[in-house]
Amino acid sequence: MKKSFQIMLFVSLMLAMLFTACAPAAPAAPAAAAPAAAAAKTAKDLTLCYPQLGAESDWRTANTASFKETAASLGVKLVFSDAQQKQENQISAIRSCIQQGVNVIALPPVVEDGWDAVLTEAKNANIPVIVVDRSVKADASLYAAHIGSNMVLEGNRSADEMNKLLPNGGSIVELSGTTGSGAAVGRAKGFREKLNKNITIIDTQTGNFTRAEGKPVMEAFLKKYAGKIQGAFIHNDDMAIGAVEAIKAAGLKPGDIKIISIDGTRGGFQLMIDGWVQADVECNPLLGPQVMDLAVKLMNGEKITKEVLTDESTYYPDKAKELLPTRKY
Ligand code: GYE
Repeated sequence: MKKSFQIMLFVSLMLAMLFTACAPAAPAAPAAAAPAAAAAKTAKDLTLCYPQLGAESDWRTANTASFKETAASLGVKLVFSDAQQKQENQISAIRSCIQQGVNVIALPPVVEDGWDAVLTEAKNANIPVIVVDRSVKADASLYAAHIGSNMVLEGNRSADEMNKLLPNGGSIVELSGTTGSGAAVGRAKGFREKLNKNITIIDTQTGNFTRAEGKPVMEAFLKKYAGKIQGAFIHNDDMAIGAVEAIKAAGLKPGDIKIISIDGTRGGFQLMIDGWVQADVECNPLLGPQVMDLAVKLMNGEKITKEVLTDESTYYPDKAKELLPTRKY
């Protein structure tokens, strides 16, 4: 009796299970207007403001191209402007972007100081700012993130190379980038941190990161310190191209003055192939994809990394010829 009861129970249980599995799904209860989760925003929803600082160098041209090409391929609406190396132009471009109600502003600041007011205006308008390439000296609460190179490290690397080239010490000159720019300040600082004590920087002048200004600065150095310059630390390849024109015109040969440059542009690679530059410290301008990825994350309120430093290395003449065709800028 007990046993047959158990069997019946088992059979009816099995039948019940079978029935539930085969039964057509009950019609869904009329949706009780549950709040639909907001669809994640994509690059196509992004209007990005990029108040570019200028067109002073091949690095900058490549940086602009990276933003324009990435925006076109992702469907990002890019509000682009060129400030011609003037901070006031960048500030008014940012103000106009705030008025237009862009989603995110990516700012490559020409100089480090003087951004507090406009960054506060963006913050009050709830528009996040990504500082790109060079740094700003502003309270970290005024911008969402910084993506760019470690300029101090680039200066450190440049000094390591100069130390190797002048093991017995010597006198060198420095052609510095735009005065007050994060790139020039960081590179100068990093270079001095690592430079051997037997190497003396006898003069430093800005060439504003351009070929046109790099040349007369070097001409003046060559006149003033004729026969006394063993090396030159030049903050970018464009100024190095200008400086080499001056060195050639003064009748010097490749290698007479050891040159360390920064960027790793095609022009810099050509200078290495021709023997004028002994090491080119990489600085990567192709920041468009990373910045736009981060901007979309910001639109979606995702957690992001505040400081993103680009991974870079140093290039030498021995591989320059082989690598030149692969260079993208
Ligand atoms: O090295 C130079 C450009 O800010 C890293 O600016 C950038 C620098 C780059 O004009 O060529």
